Amino acid sequence: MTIGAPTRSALEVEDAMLAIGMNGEPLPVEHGFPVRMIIPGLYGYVSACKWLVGIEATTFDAFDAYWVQRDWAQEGPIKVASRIDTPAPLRRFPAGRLPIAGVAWAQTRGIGRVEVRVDDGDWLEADLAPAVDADLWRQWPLRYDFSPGSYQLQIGRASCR
Ligand SMILES: Nc1nc2c(c(=O)[nH]1)N[C@H]1C(S)=C(S)[C@@H](COP(=O)(O)O)O[C@H]1N2
Ligand SMILES: [Mo]
Repeated sequence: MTIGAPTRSALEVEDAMLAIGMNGEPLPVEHGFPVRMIIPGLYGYVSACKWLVGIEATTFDAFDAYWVQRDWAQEGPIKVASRIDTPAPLRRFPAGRLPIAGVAWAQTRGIGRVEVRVDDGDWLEADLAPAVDADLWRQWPLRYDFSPGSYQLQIGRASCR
């Protein structure tokens, strides 16, 4: 495996690190023991090399890393992402007030707002759970009064801070 990240991101991104532990313990083998890279804001295939054995300074012109050789982008900044986890698709539930809920993510920037809509209704702003920090998934719930029927739920409007 080779993984290539911009030198700039490794030096300038807050919390970019070579990690040797997690939660006060040595890094678990499946997460990269003895040492791995972490650069918040970039997807794993361009930033998070596990079981690290070496670091080489080069350029994107001179070297294509493993997934770039397989036509993935050279640089992969994390996009704003959000999803509905509950209710699950095709699930039946009693009519009434029910939480629609899920998670949203915008590493290094943090989530500023999540909007959801039911069928063709207005976009409704969800509540946001406390942010642990800007790099972690943020939970969001939205309580909605469902009358009997079937519904299409849509999330499409998460934005970062
Ligand atoms: N050596 C090595 N490092 C790797 C990978 C890999 O296949 N081999 N996968 C990368 C990808 S795509 C991701 S998303 C993260 C996943 O890290 P995790 O298993 O700790 O969640 O590891 C990255 N580092
Ligand atoms: Mo990944």
